[in-house]
Amino acid sequence: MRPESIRLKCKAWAAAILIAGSSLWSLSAALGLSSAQARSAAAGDVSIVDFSFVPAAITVNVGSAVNWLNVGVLTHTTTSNSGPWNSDDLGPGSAFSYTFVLPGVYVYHCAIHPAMTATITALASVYLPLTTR
Ligand SMILES: [Cu+2]
Repeated sequence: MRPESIRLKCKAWAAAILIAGSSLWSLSAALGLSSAQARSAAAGDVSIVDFSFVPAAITVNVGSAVNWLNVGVLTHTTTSNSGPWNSDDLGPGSAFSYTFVLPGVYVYHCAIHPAMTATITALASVYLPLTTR
C-alpha cells in the first residue's frame, strides 16, 4: 500500500471519529437537559424555617405542585406577591400546596413577616422528540 493511500485512510477515520464524537455530545446534551428537568420537577418542597423559606429559589414545571411545610415554631404564611395563592396562617407543622398552571417567575412572601421573601420559577413543559432519520 502506498503511503499516500494510508494517509487518506487515516484522514477518513479521523473525520468519522470526529462526527461520531460530536453526535454523542449532542445526544448527551439532550439527555442532560431531560434529567435536569426531571430533577426540577421533583424539587417542589419548601420548608418554612423561622424567618426564611428554604430553599429561597426553586424551579418547577407547570403542572407541578409546590408544597410548603412550616418546620419553625412561629406562624407564617406563603403569599404570592402577584395573587395566585395565599395560604393564610400556617402554624408550626402546617402545610400548604399550590399547583402552578402558568409559566413565570413568582415572588412570594410571608404576610406576617414581610421581610421573608422567596421565588419560584415555573417552566413551561418542553418536549424533546426523538426522531429516526
Ligand atoms: Cu413569617
